[in-house]
Amino acid sequence: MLESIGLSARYRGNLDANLIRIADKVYNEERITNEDALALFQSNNLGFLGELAHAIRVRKHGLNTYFNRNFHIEPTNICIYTCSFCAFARRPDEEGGWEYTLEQIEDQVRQYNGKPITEVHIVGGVHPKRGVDYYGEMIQRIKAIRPDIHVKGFTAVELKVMFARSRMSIEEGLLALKAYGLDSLPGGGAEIFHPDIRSQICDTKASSDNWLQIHEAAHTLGIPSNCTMLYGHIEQHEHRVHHMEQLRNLQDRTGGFNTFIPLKFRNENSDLSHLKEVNMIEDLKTYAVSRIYLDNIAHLKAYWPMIGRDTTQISLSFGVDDIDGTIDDSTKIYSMAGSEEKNPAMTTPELIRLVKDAGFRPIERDTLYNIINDFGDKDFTETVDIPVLS
Ligand code: V47
Ligand code: SF4
Repeated sequence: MLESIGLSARYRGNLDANLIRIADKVYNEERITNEDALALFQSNNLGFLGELAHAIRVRKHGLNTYFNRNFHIEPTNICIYTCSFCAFARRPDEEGGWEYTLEQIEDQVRQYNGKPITEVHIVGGVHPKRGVDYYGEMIQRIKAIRPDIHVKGFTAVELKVMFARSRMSIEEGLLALKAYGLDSLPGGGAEIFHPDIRSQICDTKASSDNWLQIHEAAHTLGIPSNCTMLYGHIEQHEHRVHHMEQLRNLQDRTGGFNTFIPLKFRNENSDLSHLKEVNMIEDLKTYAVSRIYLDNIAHLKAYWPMIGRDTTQISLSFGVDDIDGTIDDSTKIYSMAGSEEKNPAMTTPELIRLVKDAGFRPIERDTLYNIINDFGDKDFTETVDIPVLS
């Protein structure tokens, strides 16, 4: 049986019958169950997990590894919530808070004039006073400067409060933002959906149902989105599987998620700083199991500013096919929480080299995965004539 599924001989001796059965499912393109996912999480055979995840990745994307040219706007870190893992937020009037004016945000966008950026990612704290029209004007002003740019903005957590403040239903609020120019939603705010964990780490903000409803409504209105999972804190493997189950079910209904992004908990400067961070084995397992379980989400993203360049390269052999973008040192969320990258920015040639050195094919994409540049057959040194960020 193993011969027919093509599993490398070197792993056969280590596999129990249950793992062989799961491998059969993967190679026969059958969906795995929650119990299967748990068994994979509990296996310490990292090579085996990588081989299964890599087979799926190659089936879906070959060796293509996607990135884009993007920057972030974090309009404010003032937030009405106090999630226990968060190092970024400040209460109103607390030292270290910022609140950019619309003019300052326009200046941030103008810094990219003449640069071939395709996406701006807007995410921030949940401000006590700002509603749909304020953020709508922000989008309009960004697009007045860069009509070509894709605006991926606002987590479901921000949107819930924004819509309530503007006395709009989810559908009304999303349609209004779409009319202002919003193109897609990022995946943040999902954290861990299981109530036993959510109640301990972010009790008061948008519930799991709120998050799922907002993304489902967005998909129905033609607004695609990403989805995330914050792992490596107080949750167990069971909670990760439960979380991914909610996403897989929603995706079966709508098909609106582009990418799943596991976000590794970083432990500096928060109420959970006493927790030890999980190791790289756990990171790679999480990528592999999510690639195997989420059969209906096309892409799996490793967010390089958070896990660093080395783990990002290795993750490409554990199911990951997307590494986000150039970022240009425009986000503080992770550096404040102790991520590997204190000033995250990579030029396009650096991203290309990172992917090529890991043995994969670098592809510049737009937010919706349309191909902009295939660097696979171009020698790295030839790419320096392509305009870069810095
Ligand atoms: O929801 C906050 C996470 C998220 C910490 O859609 C932390 O392409 C680790 O969602 N350690 C916001 N993570 C960012 C986000 C995102 C990032 C990159 C790409 C995309 C996308 C979305 O950041 C929050 C939370 O889960 N976060 N604090 C921390 N200490
Ligand atoms: Fe606010 Fe988001 Fe931080 Fe929670 S994770 S405190 S909602 S900024």
